[in-house]
Amino acid sequence: MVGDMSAEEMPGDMTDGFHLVVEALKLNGVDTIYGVAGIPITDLLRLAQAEGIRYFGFRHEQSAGNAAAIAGYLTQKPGVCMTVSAPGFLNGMVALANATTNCFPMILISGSSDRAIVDLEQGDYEEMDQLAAARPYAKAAYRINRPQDIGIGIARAIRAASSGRPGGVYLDLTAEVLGSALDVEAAKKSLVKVVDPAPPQPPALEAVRRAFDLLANAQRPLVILGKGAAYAQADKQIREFIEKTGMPFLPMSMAKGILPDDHPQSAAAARSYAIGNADVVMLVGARLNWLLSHGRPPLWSEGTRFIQVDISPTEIDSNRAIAAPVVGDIRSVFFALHATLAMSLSPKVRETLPQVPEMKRQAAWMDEIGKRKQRNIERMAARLNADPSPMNFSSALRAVRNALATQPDVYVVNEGANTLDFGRNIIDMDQPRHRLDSGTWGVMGIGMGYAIGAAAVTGKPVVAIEGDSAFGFSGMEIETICRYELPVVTVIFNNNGVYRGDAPGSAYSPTGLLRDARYEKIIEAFGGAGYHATDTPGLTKALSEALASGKPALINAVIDPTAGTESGHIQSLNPRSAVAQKK
Ligand code: ADP
Ligand code: TPW
Repeated sequence: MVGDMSAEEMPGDMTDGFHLVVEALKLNGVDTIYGVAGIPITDLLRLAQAEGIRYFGFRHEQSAGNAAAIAGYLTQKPGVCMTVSAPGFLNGMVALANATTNCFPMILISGSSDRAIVDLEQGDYEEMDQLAAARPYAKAAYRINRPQDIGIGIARAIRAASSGRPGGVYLDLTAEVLGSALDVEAAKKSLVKVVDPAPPQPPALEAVRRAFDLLANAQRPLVILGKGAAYAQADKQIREFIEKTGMPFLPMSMAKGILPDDHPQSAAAARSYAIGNADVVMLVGARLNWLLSHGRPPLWSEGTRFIQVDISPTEIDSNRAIAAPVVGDIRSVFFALHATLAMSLSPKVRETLPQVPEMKRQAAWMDEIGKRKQRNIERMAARLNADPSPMNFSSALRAVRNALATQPDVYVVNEGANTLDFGRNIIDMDQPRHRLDSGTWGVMGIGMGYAIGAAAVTGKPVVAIEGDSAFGFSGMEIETICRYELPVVTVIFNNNGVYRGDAPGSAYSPTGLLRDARYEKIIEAFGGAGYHATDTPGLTKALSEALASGKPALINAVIDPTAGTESGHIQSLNPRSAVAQKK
């Protein structure tokens, strides 16, 4: 077995592709691999583990890929997932495509079958032209055809995944390359340590000035923070800029916590009002996609003018005209904005540089937002504080929130429809990058993969708040969580269905799931702690206890099967027939 052989034990002065891949990864600081073993990568994984790389073996490549992707998001270093050929590769591709869509840096390395046979479609074991299949869904896709190219191939993958707008990179490793021999000296020389994989991209001074002028002259400014802002790890600079200018801000779901949700300048509880009435909006690492109604009426007003801070130049003007594009990395942009703000706030500087406008606080605008926030919070309070039996989404989430209130370190993973939509509003975050959810695609299936990836790279506890349908997409990874004894608590909002359950006694509809399923038994089979929670005190207690144990746990939270709405908050996206319906 190659995996049992250290580099020193190789015959003569030769090494092979297996060793070179591991050395190239280690040289570039890759310390963790997520994957599923099999031909032709089993020995590669064994060797990686023997050489000190942590390996997390999953039950399905999609979850392994999701773990790698979220590790990339949290660390700014591409997470690495390894899969076998054709079907394993395709399973991993879902995660790679999702990573690219969400701008997370990730590398999917797949072994591949004999190219001579694959290219003539002669029917090899797990035959597939993986490179061609990956290309449309990846930020970049490369194949390594010769062992002497392993070093440069891995370097290219790392740089492509992490520089500029991050994304998913596919790297095809043929079985032949893995087994090929290479002279040790030549091999050593072929390795590449990537210098500065994601270089800063400072903005043009003129672009910063243009944006600053627009912001300083606004009467009703609004900052929208997206997950690009969270990814940039410029938390302090962003917070200080918002606080010094006194502007209201709105976080997109994964940007919650850059400033705490209970921050007085948060406009989240008056979202529609702030969006609809702002005269200048500064988008920071957030795209004007469906999640922001493409920046169009009726949510947005025609007259609103936009500043967009983004690393990707082609994002500008994608949906609406952007008056002040600021293309650059968010850290560098905020550095420049702070420099301008310091000048703007100094009367002395403004005397000598009259072109620098004074940034004034817009008190009337903040007051109006404050009043609407208060009104909305009061209106929501009745629903949030009700205690129906069985629980509904609001009451169960309140119970979860109460258990999390004393646990600021906890990472929250969240997917489902109603579970996601209510969860986003009810679970407050006060630390950046601690909320990980269905993201840009609104995808189901990220739950256990994200939870494992977050626990692996942070060592902190994770609470995955899952719709019962959502959980099913990655549920078998509960075994993975138990095998590695990860501090992950999964809370399943069990209402017997996709969105909600079927009426009692009726046949199962397309959205129905087994009634009264005892999900907590799944984790018990693997030695974890299972809880069955049927009321809010029971749910708070179970979650507090599970978190205190630091061990894998699963809480089956029983929700009213009639609670929730079809598609949660995005029901309007369901197509409706244009043909007039007869009553
Ligand atoms: P959200 O879903 O939270 O609104 P999106 O995923 O739509 O956020 O947008 C993230 C944006 O952030 C992308 O357009 C991406 O190019 C950008 N981005 C990612 N990292 C950086 C960075 N370091 N600096 C600037 N922009 C970034
Ligand atoms: C990969 C479609 C959107 S939300 C959802 C599905 C199947 C599950 C909703 O039920 P759940 O949540 O999880 O029980 P809740 O809170 O409403 O009870 N396949 C993929 N992604 C998506 N988004 C779907 C299907 C979908």
